[in-house]
Amino acid sequence: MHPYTNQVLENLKKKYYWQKEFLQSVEEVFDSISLVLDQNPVYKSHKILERIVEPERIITFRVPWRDDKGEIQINTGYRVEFNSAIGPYKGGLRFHASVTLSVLKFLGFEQTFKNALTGLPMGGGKGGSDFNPRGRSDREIENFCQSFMIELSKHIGANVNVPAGDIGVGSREIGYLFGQYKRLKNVFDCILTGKGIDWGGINLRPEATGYGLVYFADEMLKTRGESFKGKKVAVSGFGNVAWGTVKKATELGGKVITLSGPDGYILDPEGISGEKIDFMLKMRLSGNDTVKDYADKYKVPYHPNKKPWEVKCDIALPCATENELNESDAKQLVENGVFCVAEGANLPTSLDAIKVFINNKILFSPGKASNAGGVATSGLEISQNASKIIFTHEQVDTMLKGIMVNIHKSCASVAEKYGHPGNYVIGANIAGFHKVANAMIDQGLV
Ligand code: NDP
Ligand code: 2IT
Repeated sequence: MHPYTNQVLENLKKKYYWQKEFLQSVEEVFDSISLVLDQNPVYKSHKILERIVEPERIITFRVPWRDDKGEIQINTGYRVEFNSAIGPYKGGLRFHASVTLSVLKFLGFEQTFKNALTGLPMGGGKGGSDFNPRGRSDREIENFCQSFMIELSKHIGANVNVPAGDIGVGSREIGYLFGQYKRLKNVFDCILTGKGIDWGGINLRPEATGYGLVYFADEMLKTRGESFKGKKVAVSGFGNVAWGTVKKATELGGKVITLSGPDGYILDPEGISGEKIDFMLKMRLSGNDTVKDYADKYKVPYHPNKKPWEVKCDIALPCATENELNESDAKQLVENGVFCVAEGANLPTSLDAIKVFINNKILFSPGKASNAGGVATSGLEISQNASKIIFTHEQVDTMLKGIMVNIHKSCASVAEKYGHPGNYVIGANIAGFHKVANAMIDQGLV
């Protein structure tokens, strides 16, 4: 590592020693950008690294709500406004028991560079709560969302801060949040993306992250004369991103053979296609945190407490959550002949595991590049709402594909320029960093 990145990272580790996930995401970016610091001394003289790792603002608040038994429950709500150098804060809301400030700072930091890569004018932000939606009734979810929005509404706005979904926040939650905002403020503004198709939402947003991931992976495969056709694909997770990924990978001729939950994974040797893909939506909405229902319904093997990375596959697409693929999983995948790994989730691959893939010349893409299709389509939703023109399904698909092809192109060309052809981690980090850092310098000491 460069002495400047080293010094900033060491100080950060001292200051925020308990923020494990956040420090991991900074280290991942700093590893790559060490390569550009000597040619650009202006970054050091402007103290860009010290500034870029510190969120512009963090809002935390109390979320009191009543459960179905009439009992009062209290959760913590957050919105991390990480960086507004290239546009209003943009990024999802996560409702999950594992949410901490460290997790949201890592997600906001990642989002800043991801959004820059899309080429759209969006800054980086993330938010959410340690509220656990599992096992909660529809009314409890509504109560929670309404209380959460009473405070969040003071901080968001169409040109200020525009949240969307993430783990535990899908179209139902966005509906309750949007309705409450409208009631509080009496405006119908684009203050959230991922809205319902009949009330300002954009075609294809539910599919966008997964479709974008597969479009990106397809571009990677093309660099080696390959495609999805006839390939065995291992997918993890069973939520929104996994669903879109399975749909598009299957459409392009791949055979998706796994899905997973926190409880284990299922192996479907025939491939997950047709009505089985629709069943994923039912499982996600059922509120259960298991994929066993799939195994029971389609009579396929269920492997409790195991991860899908032990199966033999050509392409692996982690779509569940952070650090779900570690060094030994990576070694096993490589041993089993995997040749492409593209991240659908945010930071699903540990730093050690990334090294295994890079050292073995596996095509590997970081989430900030390959899962950017979701937020890019959110950006298109903002444009759609501002222009009051509705984009068709085909128009959105064409724009999404164009954006993913462009991200791939810029990652590949930057990696090549800095002497690491084919290294998408270096390409994505440097391309995203340059854009944000240069915009910060243009805007003076803020
Ligand atoms: P969802 O809530 O729709 O799905 C996530 C699913 O993964 C949940 O069902 C969750 O179950 C399950 N899960 C949690 N931990 C594990 C685990 N260790 N192994 C397997 N499954 C697990 O969320 P999304 O699909 O929206 O998000 C998935 C990932 O993609 C996250 O990293 C998110 O940040 C990222 N992402 C999402 C985008 C979007 O537009 N939605 C855009 C870009 C990235 P449970 O809740 O029971 O833990
Ligand atoms: O991680 C992500 O990029 C998202 N959860 C989507 C964010 C958004 O604003 O659409």
